[in-house]
Amino acid sequence: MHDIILHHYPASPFAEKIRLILGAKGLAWHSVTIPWIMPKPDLMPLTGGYRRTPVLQIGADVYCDTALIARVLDARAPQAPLFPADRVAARSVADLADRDLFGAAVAYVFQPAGFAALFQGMNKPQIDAFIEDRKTMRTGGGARMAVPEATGQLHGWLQRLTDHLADGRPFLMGEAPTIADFSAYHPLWFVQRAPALAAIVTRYPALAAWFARMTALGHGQSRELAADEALTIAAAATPADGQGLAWVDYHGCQSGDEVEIEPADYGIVPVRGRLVISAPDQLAVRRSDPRAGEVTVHFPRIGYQMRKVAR
Ligand SMILES: N[C@@H](CCC(=O)N[C@@H](CS)C(=O)NCC(=O)O)C(=O)O
Repeated sequence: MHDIILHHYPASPFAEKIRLILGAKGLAWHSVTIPWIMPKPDLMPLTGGYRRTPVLQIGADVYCDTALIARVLDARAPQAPLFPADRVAARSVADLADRDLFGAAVAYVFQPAGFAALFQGMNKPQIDAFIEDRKTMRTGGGARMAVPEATGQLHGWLQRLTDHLADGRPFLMGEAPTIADFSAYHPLWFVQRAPALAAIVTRYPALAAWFARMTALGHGQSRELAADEALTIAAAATPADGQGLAWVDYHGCQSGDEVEIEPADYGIVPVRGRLVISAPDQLAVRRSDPRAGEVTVHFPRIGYQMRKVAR
């Protein structure tokens, strides 16, 4: 079985969601640090254009989006399930938190007190480059909400999450953390990194205690890996072909058809390749790169769009 390789950077909230899942499951993993803005020259050979953070690599298989990465890790280490059969709502709560709570948290941090923490140690050209990068990334997506809206929505979320814990349960869905906890955690983690803004969370004591319980799960055991080595590992491995997965078709596509897949919300960069997986909740293309070799790039179906490339 190939090792787990996470391509990420320390300040990424979605990466923190995955680091914490790795911790909760006690997994060992390799850490490849990627740039937090484009260009990402050692990541593109693996993803074929997908630029968001994090990305999971297992051999020559590349998994985009934490919604899918969480499922892959859960299949690999099924104990302490992220998606317990008797807590089916966890997944939908998680999707909502990843989108709406995260959106409110980021917009809330994008105010002077938050910028001070976010941009600590950076010079003006670096800050300008970051702002320009994120503007480009949002092209074609919705505008970021204003701080008053973000503040009100964040309070709304903090109250809702507190309501989950009202009966004294330690985690949002019960006695053990599920995907809902990890998706609700990372936006609050992002807010807490700005000390001047962190008080918004501590005003909800039950939630602050939950946050501390989540933080204690840690990040598992990680070892740094050079980006080049990750590419060498991909080139030496054989990618998955989706055997055993159901094939469902809504696009008039057959196995091997040339397609493009891209996020539907932001960071909308198409990844082109031959369709090898078209399962109910997962898509994947096979592509070839001079440095990474033959790789399969996987996406969740929800949140992504696909089109057939006319020949
Ligand atoms: N739906 C995606 C969202 C990922 C995302 O928005 N990641 C942020 C960092 S937390 C990002 O990609 N920022 C731009 C970048 O890293 O280049 C997921 O769940 O993985």
